[in-house]
Amino acid sequence: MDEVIISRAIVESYMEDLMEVMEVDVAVVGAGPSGLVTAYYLAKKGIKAVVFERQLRVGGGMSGGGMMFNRIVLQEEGKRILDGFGVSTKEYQKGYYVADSLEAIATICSRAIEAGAKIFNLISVEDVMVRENDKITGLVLNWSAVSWSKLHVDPLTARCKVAVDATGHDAEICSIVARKIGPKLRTKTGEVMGEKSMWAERGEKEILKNTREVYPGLVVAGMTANAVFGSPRMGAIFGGMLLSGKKAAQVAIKLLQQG
Ligand code: 48F
Repeated sequence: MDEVIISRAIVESYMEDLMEVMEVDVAVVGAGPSGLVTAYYLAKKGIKAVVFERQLRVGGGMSGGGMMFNRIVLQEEGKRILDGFGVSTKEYQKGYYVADSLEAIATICSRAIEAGAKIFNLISVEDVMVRENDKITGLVLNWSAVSWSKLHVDPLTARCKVAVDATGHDAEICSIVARKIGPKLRTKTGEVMGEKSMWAERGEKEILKNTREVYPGLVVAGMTANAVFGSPRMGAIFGGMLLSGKKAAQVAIKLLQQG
């Protein structure tokens, strides 16, 4: 066993992928359920897609289920998406299905990679790139360890035709856009309106309408969509996250087609 061969294999193989994703069709921020589902549906269509995830692990809030009970609940439409991934669900009561959150996230992640999406953990998106026509043209990346260590180290970048903010409750990319470019999001105020208190049914209903392009070249998915448009949170029911991820992929594909 040669340790240096092991090291070279890791560095070369990683760098190959990193170089490859510096020019992509769609760059997704956040490997929670909505971001991973978005990446899967894009990659399945042969679209070059990458996901950047800040944390060591993927899954976002799905892994923790409801209050660390690692189970999630889905309604009929959400269950159908999990069926498509081959994740098992059990009917708890009519119209309520329960699934193992770890099985769900591990399977979705595996299918996304298998379909051709690239997923990078431990990389944070700290800004966006823009051009004269006010369109987002890429993401500004740094090792998560840089901000955790409170170091000042300049970032690197990746160009994309469409970016997807799937950063969850904090809507981080939209907040950056509103703060740095101005209140120009396609919301009533132009700003991130902020999520409302829990109302599962309304939250699940509104998330699909909210999943759309909010700024030229920027699509929102998952809890970010509700946070940006001021809709309620919904807790440990996850159908909306999966359906939103699927819709975000469709919106991104349409934007790519429009050029
Ligand atoms: O929070 P998260 O799971 O978002 P989601 O896909 O799903 C929300 C549900 O988990 C749950 C819920 C269900 O009703 O409300 O909360 O909308 O995943 C977001 C991921 O984005 C990462 C973060 O670490 C998490 O894994 N993330 C956040 N900001 C950044 C980021 C950033 N700036 N750069 C990279 N990753």
